[in-house]
Amino acid sequence: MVTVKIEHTSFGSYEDRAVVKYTLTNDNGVSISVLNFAGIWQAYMVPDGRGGQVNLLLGADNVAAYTTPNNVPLYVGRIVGRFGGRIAKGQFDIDGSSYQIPANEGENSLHGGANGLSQQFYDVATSQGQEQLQLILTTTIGTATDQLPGNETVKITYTLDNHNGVTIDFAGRADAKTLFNPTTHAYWNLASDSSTIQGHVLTLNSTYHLELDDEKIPTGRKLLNKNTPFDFSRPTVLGTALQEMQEQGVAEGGFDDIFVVLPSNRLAHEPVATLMDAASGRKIKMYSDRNGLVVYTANGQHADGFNRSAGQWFAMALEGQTLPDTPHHPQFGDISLRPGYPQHYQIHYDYFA
Ligand code: FUC
Repeated sequence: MVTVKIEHTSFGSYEDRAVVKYTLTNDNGVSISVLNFAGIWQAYMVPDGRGGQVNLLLGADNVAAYTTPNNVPLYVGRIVGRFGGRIAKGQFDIDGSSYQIPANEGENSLHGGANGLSQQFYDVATSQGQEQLQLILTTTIGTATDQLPGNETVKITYTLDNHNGVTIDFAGRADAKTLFNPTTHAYWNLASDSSTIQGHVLTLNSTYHLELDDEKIPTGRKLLNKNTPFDFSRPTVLGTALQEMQEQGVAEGGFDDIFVVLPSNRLAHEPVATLMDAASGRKIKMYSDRNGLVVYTANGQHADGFNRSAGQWFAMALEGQTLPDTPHHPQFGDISLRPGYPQHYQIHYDYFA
């Protein structure tokens, strides 16, 4: 008998189009599931140590939970682009030309705008090798869709390997100068019960975080993490850091912050982040080849319909990306994509139990 390793099933419909869930299962019974809509990473299933399985991600079993208007602003599991984070006033320059894109959060543009990669359907191809399984999602997005300059072809490849690791590769190419700073908005909760992330232990390869203004736009200043709740240089219980944030009266009520991280050298085993659930010992090491990591602890949003009880801190996003708002802070990097110069980025997760 040939083992079926790549399956697809119906996952409801959105805007009259069929949503399909693709599931890759490796030789150890670990699986990942991804949707053709928004490239949503719906599940990362691992053995729970009691004969069952647990989803390490915030996920739902029907597309409706993701697309119900209340939940859309959480971007659960979605591919975010063409750019992640905020661009002040929707304004940017590339090589001396100025561009203006619509605002979708106050006066600023967030997460690729109102109709970015997180709102698109993707064509899906699969590939099955000896040691890895892949889902290849492609779409071409143009000005008519998201108001950004140029037509950009984006290829998102999810790979599950036989060591239970997952890689997301983001590749972009364009026919005009435009932007490319994609990420995944997967939310993690490694517990198998109804716990929040307060019992998770976080370590970051980070010395600084960015100072933000009231609209969460970087001011350009870097602040030292040391001696603040932002210090995750050693394994730190999130509940303790969150409590410190609350004691300091941080309006957000938790983390929605941008850490400057050392881009990973995977060969040298330098993850940007390590997340562990203290109760179960489940652990994720996250590698990213970019200099920014947004840590978002879902502070106060009530999102029903997912596999975790709705409420504050029910899961957390770790968004590997180039530091946001680079057009106004060239020292943060360059997220321009130019014709003839395709770009690609990777995020990799290793799982340990
Ligand atoms: C993060 C945050 C935003 C937003 C989103 C869901 O990227 O920076 O504030 O709420 O996630």
